[in-house]
Amino acid sequence: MSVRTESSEPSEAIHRAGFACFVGRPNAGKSTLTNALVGQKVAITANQPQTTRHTVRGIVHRPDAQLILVDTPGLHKPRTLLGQRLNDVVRTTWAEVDVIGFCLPANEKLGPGDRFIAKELASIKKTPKIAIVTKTDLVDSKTLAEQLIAIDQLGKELGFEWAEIVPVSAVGDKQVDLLADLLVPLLPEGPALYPEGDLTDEPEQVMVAELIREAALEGVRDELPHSIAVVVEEMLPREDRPADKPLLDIHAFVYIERPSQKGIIIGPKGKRLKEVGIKSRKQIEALLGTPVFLDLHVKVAKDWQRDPRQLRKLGF
Ligand SMILES: Nc1nc2c(ncn2[C@@H]2O[C@H](COP(=O)(O)OP(=O)(O)OP(=O)(O)O)[C@@H](O)[C@H]2O)c(=O)[nH]1
Ligand SMILES: [Mg+2]
Repeated sequence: MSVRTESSEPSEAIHRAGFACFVGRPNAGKSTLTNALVGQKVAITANQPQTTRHTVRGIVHRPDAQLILVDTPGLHKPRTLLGQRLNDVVRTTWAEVDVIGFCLPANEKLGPGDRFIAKELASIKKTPKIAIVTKTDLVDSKTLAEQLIAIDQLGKELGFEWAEIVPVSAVGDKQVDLLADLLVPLLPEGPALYPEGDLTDEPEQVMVAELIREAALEGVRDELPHSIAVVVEEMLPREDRPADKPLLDIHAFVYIERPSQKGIIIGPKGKRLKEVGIKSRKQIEALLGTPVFLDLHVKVAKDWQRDPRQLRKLGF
């Protein structure tokens, strides 16, 4: 005779599914945290503000829940039409999620930017708000403790309680699982919303463009990161290839805003653009699981961040 011991009957266990969005100032670590929770890169990251330009959904599958993370662009004082659009996207997202995770870096004192966001969050009464202290690997315990107190205080000043205040390090893999454990109980009961195994609902073409942009962002400074946009024009399997040796042709444009930026992106003798191509191609091949031929061209889209027509063309 065999005896089966099961701690819980699956049919009776509660399953939850819902949305949590990460908000915070640019560069607070929202996308890095999203990737760490999902366990795979679904959103690009960079050591520059305003890396994320649209909401990216990352899906965490657990036996007890499906947690859908909505990574949003950093909220900031807009200086361009693009900036305004990004802020609008963030605010629309707040209204739609079950819980809000406000990301505040441990290594930066609370500033007017954080207060501005917190004030706005205070007006969304019905949604629970978790404060997430990011990048804890960069500070000592005293600094962290002070930050936790300051955040608690901030909530009190604005007349609300944080559902939780959680310190995490996405890079150091500290308390990332705990954060998921704290988010899940705040989701409504319900069946999974996405098929098992889906880690994001980003279209492949968009993910490919983002990987190219991430590679192009590396090492550029000042205004240039904001000026870069990438559009994948075409992704087609190369014809006449044997079945065991496929090749995917990808044609993409790297847009900049001014002719003077062209030289920086392309580099001397095209060296920089070539590096961007090699770096992103490796990532794209890993993502799609197929060899890729990547054809990159640089184009000027004059002042696209301020031009409604150009913004539409670039997908904003
Ligand atoms: N040391 C450390 N660095 C981190 C951590 N999380 C993020 N970073 C770094 O912080 C920078 C910004 O990270 P992102 O995840 O792109 O920040 P974001 O909030 O998504 O930024 P936007 O999309 O511009 O709003 C990157 O250089 C990350 O590597 C962390 O836990 N520890
Ligand atoms: Mg981001």
